[in-house]
Amino acid sequence: MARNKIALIGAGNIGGTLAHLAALKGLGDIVLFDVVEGVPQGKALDLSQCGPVEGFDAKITGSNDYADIAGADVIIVTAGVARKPGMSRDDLLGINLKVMKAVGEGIRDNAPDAFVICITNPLDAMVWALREFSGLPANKVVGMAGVLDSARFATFLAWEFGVSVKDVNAFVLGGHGDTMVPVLSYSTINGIPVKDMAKIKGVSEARLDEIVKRTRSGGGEIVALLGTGSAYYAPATSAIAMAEAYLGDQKRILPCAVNVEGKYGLDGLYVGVPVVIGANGAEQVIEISLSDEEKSNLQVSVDAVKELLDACKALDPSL
Ligand code: TXD
Repeated sequence: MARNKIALIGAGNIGGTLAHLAALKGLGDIVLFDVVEGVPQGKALDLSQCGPVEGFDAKITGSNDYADIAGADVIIVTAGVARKPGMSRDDLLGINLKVMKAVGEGIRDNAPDAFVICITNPLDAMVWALREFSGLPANKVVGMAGVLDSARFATFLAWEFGVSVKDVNAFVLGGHGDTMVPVLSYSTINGIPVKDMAKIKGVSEARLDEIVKRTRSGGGEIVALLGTGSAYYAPATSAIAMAEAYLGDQKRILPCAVNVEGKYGLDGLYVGVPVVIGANGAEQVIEISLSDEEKSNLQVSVDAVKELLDACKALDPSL
């Protein structure tokens, strides 16, 4: 059987980590693509030389030519620029929107059957734009944010309760950003609702609120510590989990940014909701019931995403 082919568009911090993980996990042969000449080739060479030590024989190549992503089964997109001091949110949106146009067209022309996972920020707007520019079916284009945000939430809950992260199932809805909605009512410690566990462990509601806030600003906390750049290990791990769910037809229920298509009373946008990921990509959006407070928090998040989509449409009238 032919090996799977994984194309990584963007060979920066997350792209390089994705390639490393994909090779270690034996997901298939890997193409690292970037507009910068030398970087994807250099990283591919470095990563190839892990093979003899780790015992993997994935073919890892670097490229500046979209033709090399032809036939990719999975494409993970991290291409773009990060916000730098002095750059407004709109400046960033304008730059990354143009990047999504180039990437979307590259995918459309070279690998239209791939399952595409977008990571580039602002996530919910960029994955929507990537779908529009690529013309791929909506079930084949998803955004990674919820897996990461719920991993951050789970980490903080496990630390607070002094339990293994393996037993924490944390739930996050909505857009990727300050308005995301960590949902305590669906978060459990091995089936025990978080609020019950908090009582058992003597953790106050105020403390749980702090954990929710820390989750919401989880990315910013790391940016501030690093000084330059943003998180990349956990973002890469999270996207790989999504790729594995697709490649293995695992039917995992993962929080992903997907085209909601009428679910949650929403339409025409991408936002983070639980979705079944299997061989057909995003196979089914799972619509859970929410309390009034959760609903209004989700609405705030959705409004923030809509504002970004309007800004994208103003920047590129073809959208
Ligand atoms: O949860 C999430 N979705 C995220 C998102 C969590 C963390 C970081 N998140 C975002 O991912 C972040 O805000 C960025 O927008 C992306 C990628 O983050 P990374 O840390 O990998 O950024 P780098 O190291 O700057 O890498 C970006 C690469 C860099 O090598 C550029 O040369 C390349 O993108 N780039 C391009 N590649 C292909 N095509 C085009 N047009 C292009 N433009 C830049």
